[in-house]
Amino acid sequence: MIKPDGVQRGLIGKVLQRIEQKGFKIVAMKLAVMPEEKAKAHYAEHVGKKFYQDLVDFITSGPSVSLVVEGRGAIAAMRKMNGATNPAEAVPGTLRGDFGIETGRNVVHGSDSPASAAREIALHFCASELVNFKRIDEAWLYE
Ligand code: DAT
Ligand code: MG
Repeated sequence: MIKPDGVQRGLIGKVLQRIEQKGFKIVAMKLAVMPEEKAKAHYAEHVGKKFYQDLVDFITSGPSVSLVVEGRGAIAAMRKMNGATNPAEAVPGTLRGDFGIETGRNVVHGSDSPASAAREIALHFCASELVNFKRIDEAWLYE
């Protein structure tokens, strides 16, 4: 997900470019202001933490872009491409390292496991919004 700060700062294209140039396939994409209930469900694992309400307020504060990214090793690779949660610790070359300064404005979100990816995809998309197609360069990306 490209969070509201990334959208407001004009970073949608830069994030999408990194995903595309890596070779991963964007199979669903949606720009919307996340409703409060969806935000609470999205961040359910953080209920009770001191930053939880700020997180919900931030993620609902403007449009965000939700994506489903497909490819071998995509979950772990996207987390690496996003970088450490705190942009101050994220290494240069990562999205957060290159484009962020503080934890509460860290530009992007990435699912952290197959289970959370499945849960988050079901939360933000219906099955018919996921597109099944082949990238023409797949033979040059996979051995
Ligand atoms: P990540 O987004 O890297 O998966 P997370 O799941 O631990 O990190 O936290 C979700 C988001 O909550 C994170 O992107 C920014 C915010 N957050 C995490 N820890 C925080 C903290 N200590 N103070 C403020 N915001 C925090
Ligand atoms: Mg997380």
